[in-house]
Amino acid sequence: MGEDYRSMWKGLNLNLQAHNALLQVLDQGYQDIYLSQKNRPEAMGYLDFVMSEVHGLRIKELLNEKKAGRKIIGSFCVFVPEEIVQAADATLVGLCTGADFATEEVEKLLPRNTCSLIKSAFGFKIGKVCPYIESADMIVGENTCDGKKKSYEVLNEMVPNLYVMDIPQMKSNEGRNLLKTEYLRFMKEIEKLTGITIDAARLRKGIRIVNDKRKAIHRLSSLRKADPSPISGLDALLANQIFFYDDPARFTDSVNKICNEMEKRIKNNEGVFPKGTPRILLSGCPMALPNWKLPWLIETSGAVIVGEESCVGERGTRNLTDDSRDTMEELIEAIVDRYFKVDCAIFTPNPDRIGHIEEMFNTYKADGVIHYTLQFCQPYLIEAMAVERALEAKDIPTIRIETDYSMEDVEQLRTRVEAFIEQLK
Ligand code: BJ8
Repeated sequence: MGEDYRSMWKGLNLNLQAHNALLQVLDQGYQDIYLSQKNRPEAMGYLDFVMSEVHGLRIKELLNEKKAGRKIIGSFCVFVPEEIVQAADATLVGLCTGADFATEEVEKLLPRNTCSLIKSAFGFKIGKVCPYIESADMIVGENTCDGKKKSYEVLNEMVPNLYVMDIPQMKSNEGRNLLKTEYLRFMKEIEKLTGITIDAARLRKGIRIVNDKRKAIHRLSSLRKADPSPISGLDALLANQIFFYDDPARFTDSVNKICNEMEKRIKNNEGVFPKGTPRILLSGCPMALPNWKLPWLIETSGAVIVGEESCVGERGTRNLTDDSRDTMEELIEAIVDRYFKVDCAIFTPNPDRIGHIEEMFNTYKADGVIHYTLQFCQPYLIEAMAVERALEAKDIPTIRIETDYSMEDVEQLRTRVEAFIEQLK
């Protein structure tokens, strides 16, 4: 990291020693996993830069935005509508949930058998090492899985600014009405926080900003259909992870530049791995920054990842919000329509998801599906079995991986992943 940000972190009340140790681990991990890759598009240098400054320059920018009167909203889930946040000239950021931290302390507050993602959020808060949560004017929790829902009761005692959004559990008319009611309530709260009244023009502007980010990611995803793939799955995942942190306009622009380079590579028949490398579709729980364990294992075991059926991936970005409508009511309806299509496993039943996995398998010309679940994540663990059965019925090779953020099972996982990839050759 170029600049000395210590006084900024101190101002955010971070634990400097612990934070320093975390950054060192992150930096080392990034070098080992990302910078050791061969044949990366040069334009990835931008995401390398964002990563190297993810707790530095980006936080400085957010704090400058705050000084200028913008509000920062922190979120743990893709159900928090960024369109509404942007419409009030506020900024939405993802909160740190992708690595273990202060686990012993966390397990004094939450049961040991809580998923790593939830424990991570608490670890970063308890350890005072997430500058995003400390910068946020509002932290949004959502009633999705039971683990998150109940842990927000605990988090509420640790932060002064938690707002909890109810999320339906069924794709019924009642469920859709609930989502709409909750988005309207959220909009009121955002208006109160920012002092800005959201009108149709503002909402349309918010929708367009977020759609542009999604379109850039769609373009990147679509270029991954090529064989050889012009980008590694690790790099594509990084773009999907940075989606939640970077300035939206800059992100859109940078991803489009990566896509320009990918197009040239495709024309020249250049790829990251040789043509014919087994192609994997990843499906399951979101991989929050810096959770790179499984993709790294896959891509260092002779395969390339060509798509992510995940909230940090296509489940989160696949649908655009219709910005062609005129009135507030119509635009709100468009936002609700868009988010109600998200096929998270917290919904019961959740039949669309299997169709999407099959569709992605075909679109990205994958050879096999690796279904990834975090340990103790009941919604995705239970769905994993139905996914496996459905794919096997279509002769799609599938393997189920259940893991956490620790590195203890790496060798065991590598053996299974290698055997699976071998079978695809
Ligand atoms: S819309 S997937 S981002 S809830 S891994 S905490 S489900 S026990 S993250 Fe998610 Fe929103 Fe759904 Fe997407 Fe619970 Fe499972 Fe843990 Fe999870």
